[in-house]
Amino acid sequence: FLSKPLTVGIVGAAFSGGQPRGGVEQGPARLVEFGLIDQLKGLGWNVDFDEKFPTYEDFKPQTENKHKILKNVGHVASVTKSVAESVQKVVEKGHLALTLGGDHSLAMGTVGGSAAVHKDVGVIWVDAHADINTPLTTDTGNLHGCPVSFLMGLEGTKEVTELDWLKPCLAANRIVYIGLRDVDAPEKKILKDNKIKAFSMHDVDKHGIGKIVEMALEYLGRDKPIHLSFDVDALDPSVAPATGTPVRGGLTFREGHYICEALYETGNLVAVDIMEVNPMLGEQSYVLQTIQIGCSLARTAMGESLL
Ligand code: 4U7
Ligand code: MN
Ligand code: MN
Ligand code: MN
Repeated sequence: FLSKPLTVGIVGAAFSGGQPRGGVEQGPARLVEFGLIDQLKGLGWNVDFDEKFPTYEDFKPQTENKHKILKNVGHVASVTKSVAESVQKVVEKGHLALTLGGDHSLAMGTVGGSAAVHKDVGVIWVDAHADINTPLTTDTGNLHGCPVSFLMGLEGTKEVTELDWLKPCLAANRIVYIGLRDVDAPEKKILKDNKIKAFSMHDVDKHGIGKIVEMALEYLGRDKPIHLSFDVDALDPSVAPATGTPVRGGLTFREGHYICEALYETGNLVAVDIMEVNPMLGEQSYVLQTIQIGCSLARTAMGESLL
């Protein structure tokens, strides 16, 4: 699905409005500062990157009563719309779209953008959380816990008119989860009712990560374009501590990287998201460790190999 010579378009998504903790908007700048661009060039990629990526610095947390619990709807809507346009432009050219987050509400934009080009895209959502709360089920009102329901157009999403730009673009059978371990009760019901393929940490323990990725690819189709949306909180907090919603019992360093290696090997990746790196959380050494992992996951999904 990618044209030669291989080119990656980097979408810096410096945005934190889908959740309450400041700092996650600094993820993209810190990943770049750590040398990601040169690392990708070193792997042989042409890199399209505008240093002056939008920072959404005019962001002010807003209390909008219109949707009761949902927070910052207007801002999330405008940012995700612009991210969708950026990702779509990259994918249309036959380039790989690498989005650096930013919080995971941005996936409305990233998957919205890739699905606009590839109707049959299969999403591999690596996360501790299912991010499939709807406006009717969310307890926190944080939109980083809701992107999948908006991508699918589940009950209650159509009423959020600010997000009208996003038409349902993801069928329930075009997504596979890996790494789940903190899923809200209503989300469990949604996963069941819609028969969504989800591999929890229990499944990873039981089958091993090799088999899990194989089953995921078999399910989505080996000849289909793939969008990898990687929330670093899928990794165990001992591996990636600097993130807003850590949950113990996560993927090991190797399991996380294995997923990226195996998806690279398919040759079918069209988009990769590295999300929820928050350089403001925790001690400096933990922050650095998390930024390093963000970079190495991206490199690995783009062909860095051990041998
Ligand atoms: B992330 C949560 F209630 N489910 O909806 C919610 F537990 O992008 C967490 O995966 C969502 O980090 C986490 O707020 C969103 C909560
Ligand atoms: Mn997430
Ligand atoms: Mn998460
Ligand atoms: Mn999170």
